[in-house]
Amino acid sequence: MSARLEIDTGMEGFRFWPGALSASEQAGLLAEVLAAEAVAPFYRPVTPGGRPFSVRMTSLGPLGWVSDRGGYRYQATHPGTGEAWPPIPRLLLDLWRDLTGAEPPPDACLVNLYREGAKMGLHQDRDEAEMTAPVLSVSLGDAAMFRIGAAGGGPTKTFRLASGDVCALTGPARLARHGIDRVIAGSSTLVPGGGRINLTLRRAAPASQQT
Ligand code: MD3
Ligand code: FE
Repeated sequence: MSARLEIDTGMEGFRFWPGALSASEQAGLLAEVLAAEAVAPFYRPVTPGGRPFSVRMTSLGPLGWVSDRGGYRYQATHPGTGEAWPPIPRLLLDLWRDLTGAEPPPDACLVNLYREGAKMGLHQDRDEAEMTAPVLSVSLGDAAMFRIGAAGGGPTKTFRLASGDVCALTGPARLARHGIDRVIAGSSTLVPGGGRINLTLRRAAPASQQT
């Protein structure tokens, strides 16, 4: 793994390592994600209210995040195929260990695909049983403008997330409001067909329930 220099975000619990993954690591990781697509195709979930997300999603690992008319939850199978999700790539498990040191290891990796025009509104991630566990995010492909603010509201800050950037959300930032305002189309040639892929590693099941 290439040098990983952490920058100061000025926000407690929001850790950021720009360019943490080398070009070859990014290409290798992308190849694994695209291979997994054969088993767990990207699909467009709908909100509990029935609105389709502009982001396409799939998951890797024992549990995957899904949203439908029934609500948000983690489940062991792809909602379209009924098959188990493919495994979390080794590189991501190593990255989680090296950067967060958190135990137990992640049991869920949500894969978000942003084609041109896709975005994600401000929200909080609160569907995980273990809210003390960090979330680790890896960006691939086109850069995006990421917005983050305190859980209780107030001002937000924006950060540009580019291919190979990694961030972690821990402690007070774990419940931060955050979203993707826009993807900068054409800023990377990594993803075939264009766009951005974000991988988020999480601990979804209780720590007592080892996977
Ligand atoms: C801040 N994904 O999947 S990753 C999501 O780029 C999500 O696809 C965005 O928000 C994306 O829920 C942002 C960075 C991120 C991930 C999890 C967080 C930021 C977070 C959890 C808490 C606070
Ligand atoms: Fe989120």
